Amino acid sequence: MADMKLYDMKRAPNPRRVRIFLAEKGIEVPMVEVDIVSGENRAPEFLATNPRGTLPVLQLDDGTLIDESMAICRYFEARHPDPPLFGRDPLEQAKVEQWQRRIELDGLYNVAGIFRNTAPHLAERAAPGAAPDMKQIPELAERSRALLPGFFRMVESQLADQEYVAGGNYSVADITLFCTIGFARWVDVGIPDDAPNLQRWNAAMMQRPSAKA
Ligand SMILES: N[C@@H](CCC(=O)N[C@@H](CS)C(=O)NCC(=O)O)C(=O)O
Repeated sequence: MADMKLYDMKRAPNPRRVRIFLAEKGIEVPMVEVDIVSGENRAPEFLATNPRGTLPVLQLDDGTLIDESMAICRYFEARHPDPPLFGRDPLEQAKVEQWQRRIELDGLYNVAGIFRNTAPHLAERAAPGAAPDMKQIPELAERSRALLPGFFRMVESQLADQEYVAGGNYSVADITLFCTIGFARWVDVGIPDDAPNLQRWNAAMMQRPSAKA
């Protein structure tokens, strides 16, 4: 028997999604810090836990391992349904999934695309985790940078008449958006000046106790 624990890295955006989710649910899970910068996630001990070399990873009491932030969040959603963070009825569940994926694919992955292809310490490590060493491709960073304004326009327009990004209730899509905006600061991308709804929404998110998770 093992004990439940979450392999985490405090500064990294994907583990942060899970920490905020847990804070919103009021669930406490012991955390094990793994340092990506010094390469702890690529050491044999961690690769034995997650051969992909990525964080976060949840270990259950019986030793079962789950990686992928959203898979981990879905596990806790099923075990602790209140408050619901993946939608309350079929339509809301579809909307949460739609926005979650839009934000992850169009926002978070483009921020990651800039970061991985520009950060000096990742010059030979343009792909995460256990992926082979590879050089950065500056054109990929440019592509991602060119796609972000469209992403910001999309969420700004959605937030014009919705309190939360997937509709009237706070959801995991807000968590992914909040972590995307935090991560974007790493690559000097802020909320655009002409996005007042997104600014208002972000200020509200910062007020939630989970923002400190
Ligand atoms: N889609 C995955 C992404 C996991 C991921 O890429 N995590 C980053 C930290 S935010 C990582 O482990 N990076 C390892 C590295 O840079 O070597 C998830 O949501 O869990």
